[in-house]
Amino acid sequence: MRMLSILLAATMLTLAACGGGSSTPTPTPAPAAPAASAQEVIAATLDVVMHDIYFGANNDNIANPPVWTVKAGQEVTLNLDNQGGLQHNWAVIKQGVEMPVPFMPDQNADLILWAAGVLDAGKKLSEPFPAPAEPGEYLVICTVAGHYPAMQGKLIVQ
Ligand SMILES: [Cu+2]
Repeated sequence: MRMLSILLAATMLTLAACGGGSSTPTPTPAPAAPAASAQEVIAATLDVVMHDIYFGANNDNIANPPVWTVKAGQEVTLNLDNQGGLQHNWAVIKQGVEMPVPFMPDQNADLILWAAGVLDAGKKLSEPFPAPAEPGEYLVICTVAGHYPAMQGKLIVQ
């Protein structure tokens, strides 16, 4: 009996000795599917529907822009669905810039932080979108000439 307690004590000492970092669980890579507590989980997927000439369900992007929320620096899968008869784009604009009206893709390209690229009518596209590292509110527009300001949304980076 006594021998057993010594053994146990020795085992615990050994465990304590190599404790520190090894006692904490190793962080697992970001889960592919969010856990049940979805309240705090921001989707790593953005579904964007494009129409002529607006994003989302309603043709009132100026008054009610669709809002997409991501975490800063998050690797997001952007799913674009162009249900319109025109080409459209999904472009994040740099913060603190003066927006020209109309936006001209050739002359105003330097205002774009990140763009999906022009998507043909009726096409779908999934591509990785690296969320901005800087939290804040970003303007999202369609860069096709004449589509902004009618076609716009809001990207919130948390
Ligand atoms: Cu457009």
